[in-house]
Amino acid sequence: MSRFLRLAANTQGRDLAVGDIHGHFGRLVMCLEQAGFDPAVDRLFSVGDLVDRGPYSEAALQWLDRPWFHAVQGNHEALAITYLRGGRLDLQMYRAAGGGWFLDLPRSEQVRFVERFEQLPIAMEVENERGLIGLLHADSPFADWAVLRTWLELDDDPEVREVCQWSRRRLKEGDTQPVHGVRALLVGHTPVLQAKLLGNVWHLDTGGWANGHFSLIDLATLELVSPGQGAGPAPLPTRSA
Ligand SMILES: [Mn+2]
Repeated sequence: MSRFLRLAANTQGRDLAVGDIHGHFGRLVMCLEQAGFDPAVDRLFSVGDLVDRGPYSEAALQWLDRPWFHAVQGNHEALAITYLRGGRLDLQMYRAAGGGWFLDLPRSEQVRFVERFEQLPIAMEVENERGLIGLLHADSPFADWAVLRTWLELDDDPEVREVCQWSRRRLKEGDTQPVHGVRALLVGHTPVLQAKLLGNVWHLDTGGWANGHFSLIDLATLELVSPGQGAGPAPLPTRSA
């Protein structure tokens, strides 16, 4: 198990990232189709929270098996791990946050999900010819990416993990201090109406799992490529007559 993952550049196709999915893999597929995503050459990066709230949380394991799909561990994956491995957990809060599908699984199934979630890195970096891109779920506890990388590689500090997976400080304070050592840091966790850039930190959870839309960002251009922005869930493609 590695808490920090490094990935080499994609020399063949595009690298895209998406915010929290929360069990809405059906909507995600529509969004990818509209963006012309090609799984033969393109890759998709998730900032975590694959599960809870939406109808297809159980598809998370199939997605994580796909060679072109890479995810960090969000706080919702962490909740499942905490539930199974033992730890402080408010069960009512967990169920209210969409964890019912997991709580109601047979124990053997819960183990299958948790063993996979435990393998997910807390943070990852992806090489790109235009500069290194970092990804984690909530926020970086350090203003220097190299410090976080070293920390995660050497130590498993619960306080560092906590900020990476749960912090909403940057958005709350509107903190525009950049994270040095990466061209951009991509995060989710706190829903925003439109993808929001603070310093070099992109907040990508635009509520595609609720009444918003999925925001896909291109890791090379740092441009949003998702269709239907601001228009609610992307409409189904219509056949021309
Ligand atoms: Mn979250």
